[in-house]
Amino acid sequence: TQPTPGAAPRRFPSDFLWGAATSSYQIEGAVGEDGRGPSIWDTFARRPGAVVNGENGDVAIDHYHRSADDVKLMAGLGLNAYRFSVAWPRIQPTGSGAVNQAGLDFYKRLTDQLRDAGIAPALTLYHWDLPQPLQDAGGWPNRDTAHRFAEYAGIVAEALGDRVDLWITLNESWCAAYLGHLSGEHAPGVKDPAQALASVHTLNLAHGLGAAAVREKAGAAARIAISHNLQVNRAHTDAPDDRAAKTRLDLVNNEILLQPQLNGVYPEGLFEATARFTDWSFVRTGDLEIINAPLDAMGLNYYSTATVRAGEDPDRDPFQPTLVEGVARVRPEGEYTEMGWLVEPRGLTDLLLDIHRRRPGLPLYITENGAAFDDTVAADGRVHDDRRTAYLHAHLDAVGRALDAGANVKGYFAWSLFDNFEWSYGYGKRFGIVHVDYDTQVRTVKDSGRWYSQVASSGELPPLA
Ligand code: GBH
Repeated sequence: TQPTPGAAPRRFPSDFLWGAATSSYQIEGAVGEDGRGPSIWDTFARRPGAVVNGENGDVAIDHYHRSADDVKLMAGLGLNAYRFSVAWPRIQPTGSGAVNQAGLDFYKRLTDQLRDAGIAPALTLYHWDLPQPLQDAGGWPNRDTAHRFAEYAGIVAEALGDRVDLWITLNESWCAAYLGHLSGEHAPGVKDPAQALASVHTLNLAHGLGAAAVREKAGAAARIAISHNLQVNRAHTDAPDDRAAKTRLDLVNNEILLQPQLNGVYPEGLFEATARFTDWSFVRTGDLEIINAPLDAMGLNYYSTATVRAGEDPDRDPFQPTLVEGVARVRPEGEYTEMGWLVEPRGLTDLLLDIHRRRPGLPLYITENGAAFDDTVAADGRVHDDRRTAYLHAHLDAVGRALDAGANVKGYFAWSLFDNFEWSYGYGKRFGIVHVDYDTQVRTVKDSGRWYSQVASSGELPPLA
C-alpha cells in the first residue's frame, strides 16, 4: 500500500504502552551468583555445536550488575513499559521447594527502580531457563513440571504482586516445545515428536495452573497473559492442496495452543493427525478446564510470515523430524533480515485481527517485534541502523491498521532493548535498539532507538515515507 502524500502522523491511544523487551538468560549473566542454580541453557550451551562459536550466557550483557543504569537508560528513552523475565533458577535453584531470597530481592529492586522511573513492569515467568534439576526429572515432557511451575509462579506473584502491571506466564511455548524437543536447536536439544507433543500439553497445563497461582497470590487486580509466537502461515496459491497444507501446519503450530487456552478444547483432527507419534494418554480429565483459565490479555511476538505449498520441501533436512508431511516452504521475493526471516509487516495486522476475531476486544500486546541486522558503531560514534528503523516503522504502522480495524491493542514492546545472547546464534545476531559492546559492556543507543524514543515520547508515528 502506498502512503498518502502529506499524510498526518498516526496518533496512538493515550494509554498505549511503549516498551522494549528482554529475557533473563539473554542479558543477565552472573549465572553463578547469589545462589542461582543451573538452567537447561547453561547445560545446552556447553554441548559442542549447540551454539555458534561455543558462546553462552555466563556474562551476557552483565545486566545483573548493571540493572540500575539500564533502567536509567530506559527512562532516558522515554519508555513507559519494560518486559523482562524472571530466571526461575534464581528463585528456586533446584526448581522446587526452597526459595532463594537473594533471587527475589534482585527482581524486587528491579521492579522498584522501574516503578520509580514511571516504567510499567511486564513480567514473564518463563523464558526458557528451566532449572536443570527439573530437566533431570524429565523436563517439559513430564507433567509434574507444570505443577512445579505453578509453585514457582505463586512464589513470584506473592513477592512481586503489587509491583507488576502485566503477568506473562510463558514466553513462546511453541519454541519451548518444538525448538527444544523436535528440531533440537534449543535446550534441552531433543529431537522426538512424541516428547515435543507431550511438552506442548505440559506447557499448556503449566500456563493454566500458573495463571491460577498468580490470580490467587498477586491479588485480584493482577492482569494475566501469555506470549505466543504464532506462525502466520500463508498458502502459496488458492489451490485446495496448498490451502490444506497451510491448515495442517496451523493445526500443530497454532490451534494446539490457542483452542485449549481460549476454548478449553484440543482442536478437531489434532489427535488423528498426530496419532503416529502419541496416543495423547497424558491428557487427563479436568486438564482442559485448567488450561482454559481466564485471560486478561494476550501477548503476541511477531517476526515474519511463512508462505507454504503442498509438496515435498527440497531444502528439508531428512534428519530433522517433522510433525507434518507434504508441506514445502516458498521463499517469496522481498527483504530478509540477518536471521533469514522475511520482512512482512502485513502479517502483524492479520495476526492481531485473527485473535481479535477469536476473542473480540481481548486486550492485545505485541510483546516482541524486531529484526537482526549487522550493526556496527560508525566513526561518529553512532549506529546508523536505518533498516531496523524502517522495520519498526512499518510494523508500528501495521499495528495502527489493526487498531483502525477494531483490535484492542494496548501496547508494543520492541525486541530487543539491547543486543544480547541470541540463543543458538550466540552474540552474532544483534536485535537491540541499543548497541552493546561485548568487550566493554558499553551501551550505545542506535539510531533506531533514538527514533523509537521520539515515537514513544510523542505517542505519534510519522507517516510511512
Ligand atoms: C523470540 O523467538 C524469542 O522470544 C527471543 O528470546 C529471541 O531472542 C527473539 O525471538 C529473536 O529470535 O521461518 O521465517 O517464518 C523467536 C521465535 C521462531 C521467530 C521462528 C521466527 C521463524 C521465522 N522465532 N520464526 S520464518
